[in-house]
Amino acid sequence: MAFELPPLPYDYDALEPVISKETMTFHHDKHHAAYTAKLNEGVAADPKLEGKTIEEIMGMMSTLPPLVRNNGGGYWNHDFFWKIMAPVGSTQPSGKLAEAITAYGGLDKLKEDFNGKGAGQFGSGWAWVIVDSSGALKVTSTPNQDNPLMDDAKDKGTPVLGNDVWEHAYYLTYKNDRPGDLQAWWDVVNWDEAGRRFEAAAA
Ligand code: MN3
Repeated sequence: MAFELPPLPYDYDALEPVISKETMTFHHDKHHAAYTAKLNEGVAADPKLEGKTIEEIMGMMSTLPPLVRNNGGGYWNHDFFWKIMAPVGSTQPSGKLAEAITAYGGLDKLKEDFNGKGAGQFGSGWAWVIVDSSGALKVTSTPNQDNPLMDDAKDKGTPVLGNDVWEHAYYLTYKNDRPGDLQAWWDVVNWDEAGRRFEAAAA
């Protein structure tokens, strides 16, 4: 059973003006589609991956070739990314996630640390807010299409938020201003989905 490109959970223009319709169209229909197709090539070439979920594949990444790492990571990361975004200002932090953000030091500190990780990631990669093994929030980053679910990740945990800092994610609108994209992105966070993922991970 091949992996399928998941549809966006909203229209291509739903995240404007933070993320343009043009960026969303290329990012989903070209980039995410390409990761999906290449992941399927890698899975078809390796009998031990037959029937595995994408999360199971993340957990055995240290044994797998770059084709599966780069495209399996790209497949999972983008599916997650679409789901943890929503139209500007439509949700707010609440419940147990809001309490965890307060324990972290507050939303302003979380944003500052996350934006710093995203801006400081040399080349392509992702910035993350994860739940670590103690149930606390932690801010981290990964190169390329790596993520904190991979068994050989430097900082392992369950992602609650993540932002794509590849140039393809922002260049059409923000050009070389990665920090500007990182700052604006907070307006399209889907806090309800982030909260569900936090509660599932911390349970
Ligand atoms: Mn991308």
